[in-house]
Amino acid sequence: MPKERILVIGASGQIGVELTLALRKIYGDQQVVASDLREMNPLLEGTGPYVALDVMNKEMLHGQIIRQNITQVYHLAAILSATGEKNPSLAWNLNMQGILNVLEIAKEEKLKKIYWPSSIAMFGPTSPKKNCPQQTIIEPTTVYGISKYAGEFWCQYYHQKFGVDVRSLRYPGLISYKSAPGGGTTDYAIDIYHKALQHKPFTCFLEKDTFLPMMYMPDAIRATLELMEAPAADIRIRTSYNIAAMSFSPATIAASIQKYMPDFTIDYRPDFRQAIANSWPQSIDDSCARVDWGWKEQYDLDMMTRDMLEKLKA
Ligand code: NAD
Ligand code: AKB
Repeated sequence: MPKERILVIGASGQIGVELTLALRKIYGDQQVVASDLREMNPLLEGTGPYVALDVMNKEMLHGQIIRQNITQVYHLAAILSATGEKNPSLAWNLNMQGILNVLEIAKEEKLKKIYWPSSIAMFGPTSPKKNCPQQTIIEPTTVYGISKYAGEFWCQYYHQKFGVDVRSLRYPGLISYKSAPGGGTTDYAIDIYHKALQHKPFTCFLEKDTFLPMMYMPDAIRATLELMEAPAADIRIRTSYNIAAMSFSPATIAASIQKYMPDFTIDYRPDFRQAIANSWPQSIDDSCARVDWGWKEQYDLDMMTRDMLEKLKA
């Protein structure tokens, strides 16, 4: 079997670092080329090749894909929900042109597989709040959500029209300890652990009862790899799969931390991110992913809290 050569775009970001390291374990360090607009994340130093790359520059991207003999692309570069509302045109340009550049080159160069993440942010206030199904009313109200919704249909279009094997997951809010989050509405669920370990009170930018779908990063990385390893015939959804692990609010994550750190305290000062959170579902029905390619989460809230506190302390 010919060796895979994988390009990760946005490799210095919250997901990119962990996904690059996981892909290097599977395919070999030299076979996975990390790339980003910003400098290499220190956690990637010495672990494999890195190129500086702007996904908006199609010629540069195309040149790298040919020069590096790339067979698969994981395209992660995007502007997330909270940052997107501060600069809607920048978010729209990057989130749309980035995926279009990748899909067009995938078609031209007949790349084997493409991965591109969507988000639960593509749902809107008229989508069902609880157990939001795979197919339902979708009327997003953030520029980030609109860009994910449009991106999903571009992926399906390139698959149906040109046979591009592009696969996607609608990630919930992702919690991780290795690298900092990139400007989302769910970022509070990472900051809260840092504050707890610094023995400081935490002021949350969402109201105490704001439930959102969430997932621990090891589950998200495993979901991504399992989706990409699944036989093409099993991938029935070519927009993007709902996946879920847990749903919690600021009050319930605080209670989970208090089981291990009883002195931890939280108060609430909601800002513009409350309206974004209010527009999203509280929980997700991911039965299609479970049936089609066997998705199952491993971490619940308390397991994640224990692991986050242990790993951050270490
Ligand atoms: P992040 O902001 O941490 O990382 C994105 C990376 O892309 C950054 O390192 C940034 O420098 C890079 N980048 C920005 N513009 C670029 C450009 N023009 N060319 C090349 N690189 C560029 O984001 P993340 O949390 O790692 O998210 C990755 C993907 O997963 C995004 O598509 C995001 O929408 C999606 N997602 C993330 C979450 C989450 O909770 N983290 C949830 C749902 C979906
Ligand atoms: C965000 O909050 O913007 C992201 C996401 C759910 O897509 N974490």
